[in-house]
This record gives sequence, structure tokens and C-alpha cells, in this order.
Amino acid sequence: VSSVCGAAGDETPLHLEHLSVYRVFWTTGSYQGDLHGHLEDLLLIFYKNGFPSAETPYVFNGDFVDRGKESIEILLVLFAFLLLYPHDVHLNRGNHEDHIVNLRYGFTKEVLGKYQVHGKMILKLLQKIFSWLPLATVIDQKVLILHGGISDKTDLNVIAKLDRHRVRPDSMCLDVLWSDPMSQNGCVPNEVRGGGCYWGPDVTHKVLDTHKLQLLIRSHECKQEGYEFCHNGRVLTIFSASNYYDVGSNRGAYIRLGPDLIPHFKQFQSSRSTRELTLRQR
Ligand SMILES: [Mn+2]
Repeated sequence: VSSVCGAAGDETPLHLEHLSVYRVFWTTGSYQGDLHGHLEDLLLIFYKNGFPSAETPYVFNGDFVDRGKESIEILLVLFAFLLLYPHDVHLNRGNHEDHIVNLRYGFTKEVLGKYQVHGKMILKLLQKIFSWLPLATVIDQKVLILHGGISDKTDLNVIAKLDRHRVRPDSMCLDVLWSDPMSQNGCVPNEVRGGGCYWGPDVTHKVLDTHKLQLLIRSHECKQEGYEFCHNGRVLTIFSASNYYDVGSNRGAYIRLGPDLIPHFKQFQSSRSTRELTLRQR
């Protein structure tokens, strides 16, 4: 484990150091929302959609860790694929890729429990890697993917040049990681989360039009069906941890986007009963 983690620690920054906003071009890709330590959901997605590869590129949209019990396993799988396919696997940072948040929501405890000798060293390494994760990915100059959202101050050209060497994110970074959409126009502080903002459809249209983008894909909020559109179809929330609150509470989903850039949704729900089914039946 420490060697994969060490390899990730040594090499991952090499793949991540260029830009805070990744610009990629591909014909068909898959996009995932929050995983929150639900390894079973990640494996189910790989089973249904294929392992990451040049033919099956992925963007994982943050919140890999916390809440669930297998966060470190998820990171190891994702980092291994990132090292294998640096051009085809993209990991956006979420608000839970943050050591202060991890202290409160379970990841720190998970790592110290599983790695009693090297736990602290592993956490320190991960803290560094988290700070290097890109904040956003742009697909074919048309689709913007980031974890939380945008604000009336969001400028992708500024975000692309943000100094991520600092572990604690600054305010434009907080907007990207923590914000949620609202139905009214405008932009107000997100007091529920204590970071980022609530932004309205007017802000969505302005920011997307300024950058000539057609769609914003974000995660960060659990949705009953695993995905949900808002802001006249220009904002799409995707959430990939099924049974997030309780068994049966919600389905997880991932998106496939073809060359036409129209999203196709695949929903799933892992549970004790799906575990008893054969893989083909799930
Ligand atoms: Mn989140």
C-alpha cells in the first residue's frame, strides 16, 4: 500500500502540476460524481462501463473520501489508474479532498485505523496530493466539469492559474468546491455549508456564455435518481454514491457523453441484495 501511495505521491504531482483547469478532447467519456468511500459503487461502475483506459476515459468529480468505509481503497484504485492512463483519467478535487474536512467526516480515522504504523505519513502525503488535484476539467471546449459550482466571480482563466501549492484553498477555489445552485437569480453566501455560494440561473448563463460553454456538470449534492438538471438544462448534478443516507435512499448514476455531447445516464444501486445477484444480473 505504501508503495502505491508513495508512487502516487512522487508521480501524481508530475501529472497534475500543469493546470488547475484541465482541457481535454475526446469523443466518448464517462463522468462520475461523489463516491464518498463507497468502493462497491466504484466497482459496479467499472463492471458496467469498463475499466479506465484509452478507449474508456473517465473524469472523477471529487469527494472520493469521507463518510463511507473504504475511502483509502478508492484512492488507491483511482491513483493506480491515473498513473497508468494519465491522459485518460482525470481526478477533479472535491471539498472533501481537504485534511481539515477529513478530520471531521471519517477519512482521517479510517487511515489511522487501517495503517497504525504509517497512517500519519500516508495522511501527510495525501494532503499534498489533494492540493495538486485540478479544480475543473473542460471537455471539447464545451462542457465544464467541477465539483461544487460557480459564482458571479468565476473566471476559468484565473482559476487555471491559481497557485495550488497552498494546501488551503482561496475564495475562488472555495466557490468551485463548495457552491450549490439555487432557482432564484443572483449569488449569495452558502451559509448552510459555511463556504462557497448559492448561484442562480443568471450566473450560470453569464459564466457559461462568457467561456462559450454549453453545459456545467457538477456533483456535491445527493440526488434521489443519481442525477438532476437545473438552470434550463445547463447545469447537471451527478452523484455516484448509492444508498447514501440509508439503504434504498437514493440511486447512484454516472454519465456517458458521446461526440454530440448529449449526456446519457446510467443509474445503479448497490446493496446487500445486488451483492447476492450474479454480476450479470446487477
Ligand atoms: Mn462535496
